[in-house]
Amino acid sequence: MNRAGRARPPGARNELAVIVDDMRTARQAVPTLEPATSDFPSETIAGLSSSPRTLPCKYFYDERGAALFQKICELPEYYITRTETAILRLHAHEIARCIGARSELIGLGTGAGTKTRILLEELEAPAVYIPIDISNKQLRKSTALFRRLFPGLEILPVCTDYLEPFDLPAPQRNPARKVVYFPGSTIGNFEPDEAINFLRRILALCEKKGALLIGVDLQKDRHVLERAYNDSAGVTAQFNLNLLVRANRDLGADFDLNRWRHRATYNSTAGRIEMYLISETDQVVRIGDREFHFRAGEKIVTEFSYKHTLEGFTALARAAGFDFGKMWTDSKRWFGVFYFTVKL
Ligand code: AVI
Repeated sequence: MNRAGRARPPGARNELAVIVDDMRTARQAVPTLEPATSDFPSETIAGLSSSPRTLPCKYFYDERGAALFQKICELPEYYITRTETAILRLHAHEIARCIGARSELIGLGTGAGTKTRILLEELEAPAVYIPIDISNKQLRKSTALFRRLFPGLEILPVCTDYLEPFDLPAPQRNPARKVVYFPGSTIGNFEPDEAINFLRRILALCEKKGALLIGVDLQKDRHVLERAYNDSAGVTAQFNLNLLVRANRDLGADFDLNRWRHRATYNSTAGRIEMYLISETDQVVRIGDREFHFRAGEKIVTEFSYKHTLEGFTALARAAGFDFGKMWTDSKRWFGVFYFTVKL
């Protein structure tokens, strides 16, 4: 029996028990806190009217966008997912020791749960696991899997947009401390002041004695970064252009995909990858009764992905009310898994 109460490996269970279990879990509703209605139309019009022109990166993740992102995570050039997972595999035991026994683990945007699973396998008698995700489908799937893997563990999934305020469900057992787990370096997609505000909200969630475990992409050679965001198979390009596909479908826009190209460059002064869609020609795009004129070479900013330093990210977290505990990293220092505690 491992620490999180996993009785035996899934392969050891009888097939029928697994099927019955799956059917039972599939029927269990995942509470939905109604993610805020989409502002895609107004944010698109406002973004394309501003200077520089922008489209918000949160709209990448429709069904096709989420599938493309999954593919990005497996690309040879996109080191982020692989490196973070390897760090966790290597250090999960020590991380679990820092977190301690009987914790409430709150997972923000944990997706399929590959990294959370590594952590839960090492945690000592966790009181409850609360995965929070905007995708109901993803949440149901990962909850079914985790209920099978950790039958002794209370799991309380919450389907909501974690960028908006939400309440946590009450567990049956009182935890010793609340620990928010925010993997994937998604914090890099926030502007630094937004990151501080978001970390303040996390601080309020985990209360006194709480802690934060967060994956953060670190600054490195620009060639490594630019390769990761301009992959040779063109998956990131499809992911970026999918914003235009979505605008055509959901807003009736008439973006001609053959007249736009993807580009990502590293801005070393700001410490961020900047992703653009660049107009190949002079052109007019219509959305409803609005017309947008683009010159050849004109850019739409679609995403910033900040790369931090140990000191820089610690300063951000400190400004939000956290004390630095530890950072685990890989041999090239490309990625950091940071552990912070709430300042007393
Ligand atoms: C989700 N986020 C951490 C990714 C990143 O690396 O900033 C999104 C992404 N954009 C292009 N490739 C991946």
